[in-house]
Amino acid sequence: MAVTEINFDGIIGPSHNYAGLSLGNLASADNAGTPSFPRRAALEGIAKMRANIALGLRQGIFLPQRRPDVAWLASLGTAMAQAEPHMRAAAFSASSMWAANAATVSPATDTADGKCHLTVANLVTMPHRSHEWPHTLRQLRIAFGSGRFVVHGPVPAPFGDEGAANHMRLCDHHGAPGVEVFVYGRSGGPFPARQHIEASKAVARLHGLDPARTLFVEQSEEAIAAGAFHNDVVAVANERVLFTHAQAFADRDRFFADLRRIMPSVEIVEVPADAVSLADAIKSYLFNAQLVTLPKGGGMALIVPTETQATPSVWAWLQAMLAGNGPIRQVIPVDVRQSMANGGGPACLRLRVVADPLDIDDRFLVTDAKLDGIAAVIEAHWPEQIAPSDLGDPALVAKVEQSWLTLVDHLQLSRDLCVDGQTD
Ligand code: SUG
Repeated sequence: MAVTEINFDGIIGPSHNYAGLSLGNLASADNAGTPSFPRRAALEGIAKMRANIALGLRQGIFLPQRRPDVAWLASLGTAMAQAEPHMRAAAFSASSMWAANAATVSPATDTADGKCHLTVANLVTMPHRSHEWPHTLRQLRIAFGSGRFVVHGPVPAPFGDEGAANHMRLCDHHGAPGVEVFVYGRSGGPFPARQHIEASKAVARLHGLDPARTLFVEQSEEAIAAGAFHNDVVAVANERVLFTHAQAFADRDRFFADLRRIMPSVEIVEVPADAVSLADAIKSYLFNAQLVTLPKGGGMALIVPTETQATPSVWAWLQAMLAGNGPIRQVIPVDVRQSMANGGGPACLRLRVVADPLDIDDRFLVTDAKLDGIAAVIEAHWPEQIAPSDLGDPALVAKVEQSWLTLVDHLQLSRDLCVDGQTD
């Protein structure tokens, strides 16, 4: 089998809820306190994966994490029954679903030792995400345990690292050497800049990237202040195409010039601010799309959230783009509304890995038939609805734990992911 791009989607966990935990993520703030629908959420995620398989794309999964994270609460001297509501919510969050924040990935063609490198993201800026990495690292070390990969632990605090959501790779085709672009924030006005330049530089060094083919680019303060808490809310790249909002970067001219110098074949598809405002781009998540290369010369498709259809400026721009002769030949809307209401679009839900599927633990790769089995577990066990006030309910906690154990067992990962009845 050959090297190909595989999208690993985070299965949406049974504790999915809206607790308003992410400062600077407008959807998370707007939906705080509203009821969530974990079963529906997880099935939306499964449907997205099925649609991508139907397009001929390779699909993988990451499992949800065990919630509540009682070990994390214990390390803080508390437990679900006693914890203050915001700490309880942080321990219960299903935020690992957003696999674009799991790790940064450099394919073997880009690295000095010819191996594919992954660095787990430390996610230190948001308390509810800061305890994801140990379990994520465990999964990465199982999935990518063969000698073709190097899996690194997190960059140490205080240097915030949010993984692939702030990383873009441009290349002539997936199997060719790439230009890796690390986007960091300095200031986000009222909101935190979650990706620190020192973390990005550390990842590039750890991966053994060629400095001549690596760029560190500052995200614009206005984009972060408008709600683009990750670069993937305002830009996405695939092969030789960069699809971006005009206000995504602090110094757009310099970035584009550097990119064109290193990679003259790059095609930049830029959406001007007078066609789509930053506010509309962020509301619709136009750029949090999966930009994919279809097999058999099918060109590129942009898998967008259905919210783009409800945002007139965005939908009009997409129609005009399709009428032109650009590299993106199809626009495919997908319904991931439950995730979107917490600020996670189609691109947030997946981590891209360019590798040979034969080198990856098969339990993390899925087919339609395997998704049938996962969907059956979700249908039978995931809670239908959760209100944030339910988070302290011992019956809900027990149900969420049991649902997780059932899925892990179904995927034959219990022995690897449960140690002494605990996760890590
Ligand atoms: O980190 N939302 C996530 C969304 C992550 C989206 N990922 C990418 N853009 N790649 C975040 O802000 C909300 C949880 C809550 O409020 O309950 C949350 O964590």
